[in-house]
Amino acid sequence: MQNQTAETKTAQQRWTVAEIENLLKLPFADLMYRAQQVHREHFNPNAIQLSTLLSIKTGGCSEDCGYCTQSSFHAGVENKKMLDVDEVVKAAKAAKEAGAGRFCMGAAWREPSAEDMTAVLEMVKEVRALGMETCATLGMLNDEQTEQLKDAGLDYYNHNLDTSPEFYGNIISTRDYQDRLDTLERVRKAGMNICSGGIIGMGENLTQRAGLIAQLANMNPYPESVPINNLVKVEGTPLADTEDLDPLDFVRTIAAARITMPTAFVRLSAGRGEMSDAVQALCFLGGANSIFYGDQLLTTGNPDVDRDRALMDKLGMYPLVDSCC
Ligand code: SAM
Ligand code: DTB
Ligand code: SF4
Repeated sequence: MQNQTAETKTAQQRWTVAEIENLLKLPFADLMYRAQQVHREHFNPNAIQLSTLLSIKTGGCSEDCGYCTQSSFHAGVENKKMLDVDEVVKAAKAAKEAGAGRFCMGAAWREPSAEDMTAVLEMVKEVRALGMETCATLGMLNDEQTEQLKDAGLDYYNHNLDTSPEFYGNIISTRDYQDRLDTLERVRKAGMNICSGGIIGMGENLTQRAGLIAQLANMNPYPESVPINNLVKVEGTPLADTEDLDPLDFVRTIAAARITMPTAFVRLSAGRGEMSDAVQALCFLGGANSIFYGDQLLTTGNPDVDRDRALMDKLGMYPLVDSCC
């Protein structure tokens, strides 16, 4: 770990915010070297986990997340009804054929209703029966819902912390940081894998960026999957005019996630559409070993499959073959 700092570490804390801030400030080559060392201790650095996303319920969300196109608080995408189970299974089959190992179903909800859950549980069962890993991101969950999802065969639940507790109030007012931690605790208790990360480039400072990584890294155990999103700026959202993030600062954040969460899959998530191949390659060197794969994220674009296949070929990388289901 890094040098001693004035910040006191509690028994549960593996990393202080100051230690992570020191990582982010390392000379670039030193940071990348450390990230590569940790990465190679735990993973084949040339294998990449591929997850395909599908928005099963788009728009009309009652939350006010400042980055999101789906909030009914600001202009964005229209409110659509939930997809049918058959449409979801068809998309999952296509994702599997294209080479994805995991299928992630996303819904623009604060939390799912009992009626929503009936349909989602069916989707999870059917996607899992295809031999894919399953993931869902549906908002906050109660104990009954986490149990139901576990029983239906859900492998991962995605629920992001998004940013540090200190910066959170600048971005979202309709639910608390603690609500997010509580949902993650329930997911863990039900025995599912946690997928949790955040967004970089929302105007947070270095300490706040380190604060997000510290929250994730100090979870006990830390998430199995850590999506690091680069803010996708969309017209009509409150964060549309946020200053551009230096791509190397994004790479540094990926490396800090890798060093502090050595066995997690660190996902280079939203924002790849705006990134050059060179920046993406640096993210992989920094320890990213997972991407969203498919032409669409939820409401915004992603590099198309041909571009990603060409990138993987160019870098000598190949899809991780997992032994799921
Ligand atoms: N409604 C659910 C929730 O908020 O948990 C699930 C879907 S929500 C869209 C999932 C995550 O996508 C958010 O927590 C956020 O981290 C990420 N996200 C949404 N819009 C984004 C954007 N414009 N840029 C980067 N990440 C974004
Ligand atoms: C995550 O961390 N990123 C994904 C997934 N989990 C659900 C979502 C990215 C959304 C980007 C903006 C959009 O397409 O609406
Ligand atoms: Fe709703 Fe999720 Fe978007 Fe927030 S991030 S507005 S909860 S869909």
